[in-house]
Amino acid sequence: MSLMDTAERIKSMDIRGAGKIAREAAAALRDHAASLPKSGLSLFIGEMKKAEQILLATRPTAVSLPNAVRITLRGITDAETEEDARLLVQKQADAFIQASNAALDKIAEITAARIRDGDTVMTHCNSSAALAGIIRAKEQGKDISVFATEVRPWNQGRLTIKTLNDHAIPTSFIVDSAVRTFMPDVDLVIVGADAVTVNGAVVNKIGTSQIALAAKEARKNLIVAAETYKFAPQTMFGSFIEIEDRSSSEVLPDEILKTLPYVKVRNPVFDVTPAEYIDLIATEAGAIPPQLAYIIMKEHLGWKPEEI
Ligand code: RUB
Repeated sequence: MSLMDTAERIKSMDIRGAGKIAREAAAALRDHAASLPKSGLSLFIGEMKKAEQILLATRPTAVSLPNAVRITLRGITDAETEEDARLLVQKQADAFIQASNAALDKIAEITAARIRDGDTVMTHCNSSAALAGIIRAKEQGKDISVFATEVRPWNQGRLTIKTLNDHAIPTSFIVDSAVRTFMPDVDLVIVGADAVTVNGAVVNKIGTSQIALAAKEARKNLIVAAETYKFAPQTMFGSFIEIEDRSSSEVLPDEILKTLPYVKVRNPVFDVTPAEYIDLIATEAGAIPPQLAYIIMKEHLGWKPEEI
């Protein structure tokens, strides 16, 4: 698949979910580097920088995307030859993809440890990190069940219930607005993340913050399952995370909307859950309270200001 194909598939949400977007972006850069004709170091770097911009322009919220791109292209401007730069991109892309898959395994172990035999878990959207922990708990022989939300307007919940069903996990599928109704029946909420900010807030699929509110009211814990490359280093320097707004037609068909001149559709696809609603974040570096996000960014990831 060409870099343009991958970019288009990320934009149209054919490739979606922060982790998958990151791995596919790294693979696209690796394959793009391999496909470029030999033309000298500076032209190679120029082409890779263009590829970087094409990928970054696809979706604005999932920080996994710029982090994956930065990690994959780290140091290419210091390479001595075009061949060294090409090999570096390939090596770093493969290492990123491998580390990303290994991270999911560690996160699954930590998250599953928090799920007790007999628990009912609520999850939202379709997060591979959150699902990894739920599936691991089932594999450990725990008798668990799940409430999975529908996730308007894209219906990512249908992907989630398919996966849960494939693992024979008893699941109740509910509309997004039924979350508070069922919260008393839930023991634990587990969601993924598109971004974690320096103050420990979590950006995830729209509706996550309402679920967090209902969970807090009912005194149920909320765990976020997130690889450390979902932590947003730019927030250490004061930047905000841009919340993606998508087309009105995803919510209401254009032919209906055009008959309603006083109506406009708002379609932000992510929201922000503040740190005080989150019990812990399960990462491959261990379980951390959200308030320690800075430590992950500074000490574990070691981002330098000039890289961001
Ligand atoms: C997906 C979403 C997921 C996170 C984490 O949104 O909000 O919860 O990306 O997913 P969209 P994962 O469908 O708009 O991409 O744990 O798989 O990285």
